[in-house]
Amino acid sequence: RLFNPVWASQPPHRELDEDVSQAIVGIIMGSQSDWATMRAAANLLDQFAVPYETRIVSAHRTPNRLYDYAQSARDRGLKVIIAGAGGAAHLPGMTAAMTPLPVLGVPVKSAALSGQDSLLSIVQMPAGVAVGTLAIGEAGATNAGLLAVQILAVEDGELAAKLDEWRAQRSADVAQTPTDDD
Ligand code: RP5
Repeated sequence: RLFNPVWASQPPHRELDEDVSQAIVGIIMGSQSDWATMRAAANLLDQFAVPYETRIVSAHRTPNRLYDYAQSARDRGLKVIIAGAGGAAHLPGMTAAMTPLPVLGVPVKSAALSGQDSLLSIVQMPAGVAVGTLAIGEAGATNAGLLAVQILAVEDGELAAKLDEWRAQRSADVAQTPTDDD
């Protein structure tokens, strides 16, 4: 299935999101409120010019949208899904249950339990359905984007070269000695 109007009716958040047919990474999140965290994954993908799409897909509020999204993801050309959610965060696990694509779970920092609930909900998958769980919050979202790039770079030499350069630059940016200029 190439195009599903149920989930595709969500407004795009970013310009890069317009051409969904090009997207190879899907960034999904349980709520608009998760975007403040999940945009860090998008920012990382932007650095590598990896095409992605963003969607709000709530496991408990829009279960049919979740089903449609996960079931169609591979056929639509996605290769990796990044799923962020907070609280009783079943979005990554449910998505992983319905697609063979690698799913990277980002625990969004919740108000009640600072994201520890999100983390435990996402990380404690029973054996047999895998979710790669990242750190709570923005660092996790950034690293989900990075891990998606690393997964894609296994089969993409150009992306692998960019990744090598990016890592080398990050090393080069670390000063030998600390200064007082902070
Ligand atoms: C989860 O509940 C979402 O992933 C979000 O992290 C949290 C709060 O959602 P809102 O009440 O802000 O929509 O479903």
